[in-house]
Amino acid sequence: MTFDFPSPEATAALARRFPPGFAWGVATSSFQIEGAAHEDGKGESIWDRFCRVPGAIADGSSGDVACDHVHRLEEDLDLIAALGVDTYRFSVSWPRVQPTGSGAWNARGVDFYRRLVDGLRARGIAPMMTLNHWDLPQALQEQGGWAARETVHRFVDYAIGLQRAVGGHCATITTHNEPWVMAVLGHEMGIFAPGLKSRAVALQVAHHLLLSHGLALQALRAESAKAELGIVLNMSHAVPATDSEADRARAVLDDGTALRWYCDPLFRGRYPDDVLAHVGADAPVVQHGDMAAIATPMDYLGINNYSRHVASAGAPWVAGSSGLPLTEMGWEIHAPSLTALLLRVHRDYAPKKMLVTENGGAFPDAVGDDGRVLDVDRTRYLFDHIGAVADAAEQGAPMAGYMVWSLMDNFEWASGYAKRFGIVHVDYATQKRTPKASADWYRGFLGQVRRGGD
Ligand code: IFM
Repeated sequence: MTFDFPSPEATAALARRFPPGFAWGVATSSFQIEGAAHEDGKGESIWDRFCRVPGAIADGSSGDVACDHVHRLEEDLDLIAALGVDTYRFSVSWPRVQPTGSGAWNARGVDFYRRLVDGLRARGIAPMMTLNHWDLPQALQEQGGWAARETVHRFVDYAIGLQRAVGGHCATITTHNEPWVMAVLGHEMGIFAPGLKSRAVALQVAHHLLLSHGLALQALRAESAKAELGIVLNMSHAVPATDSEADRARAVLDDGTALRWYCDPLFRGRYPDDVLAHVGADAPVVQHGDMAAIATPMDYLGINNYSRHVASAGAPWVAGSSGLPLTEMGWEIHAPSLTALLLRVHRDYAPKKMLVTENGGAFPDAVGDDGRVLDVDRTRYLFDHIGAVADAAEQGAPMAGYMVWSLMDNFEWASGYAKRFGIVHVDYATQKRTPKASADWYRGFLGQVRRGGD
């Protein structure tokens, strides 16, 4: 498959479709970029531990050094500022600020995030802070982790502590990033930390994540948090592989387990009946008052989207069999699915505001002899998906922001460092950062948005 760079005219036309005030950004997460895993009093996280399980990470790597972001904070802040973004979405490593997940806080860890937040604000960039992007303190895992109800209360205390330390300087706070991934990949499939394999545990974990989200929102509001508060869900538009009744039923079920299982409680205060019937005795223990807490109103919903989901009742559907191009993750590239997803979430759940908090692609980037990375495939992906967001906004979805995943190449979880999602290339041997052509395009595009598409 060959792609062309978007023309200047097409880029300007796309820029004209976005109103002033729309938040443009780039996103990262703590474990994927920070490194300094055993420094300055940081505690162990479940991902530090999981990386040591033989075979868990494709290239045998870990987050020990990652992008060495902790030691290169000023350089990375300048890199972010040079892109011309409004917002930077990052996450806090819970064990860096509270090493065992309860009790004492680590002043040096807190200081790092203070410098990060202050450095963003000094550069005119709004900080968007995520409290949990998967790196739970290992000490809490040893007491049951997210499967234990007590962790809900530890998370609420942690949220309050962070609000007091840095929250007042953040424009936006997100409780959790992608609860489905933590629950299912981490506790049912066992391919992410902490590596457990039980559907019943996964559903209890999902319930505790949702409950801790709602209770944290209430606690943050009680602390008079000024930031906008919400959650980020990974979502894909589900379509049946064929028009058969079985495939159509499967698409409804897959959508139920992945999307409605999270959105129904958050927006309607109940789990979907068809999925409850499907999971039977694996359904989570729900205490009186939990569902009302989960449905605490949010200021925005963050949506992470990369591809569509094709549901098949028979043999697993083979990505690419439809002829669509794939990213290096083996994910289909199909931008219209993003429009369909955003319109559906708007129609069924009516969030006050919707942000695409992650979107992007891993591609086999080659560094040329001139040191440049001409990632035309990623640039085209971003152009097409930003267009899909504009399509949804023009059809009524309350779109308020878009964030590229990711600022820079980083640790792609069980795939290690081989999969590169960044618009900035990282040479892991030297830690040299080189903006790719997609970064140049994004910067130019954002400049045009600001000038009204001139
Ligand atoms: O790298 C991840 C990120 O941590 C969460 N959302 C999906 C990305 C790409 O797999």
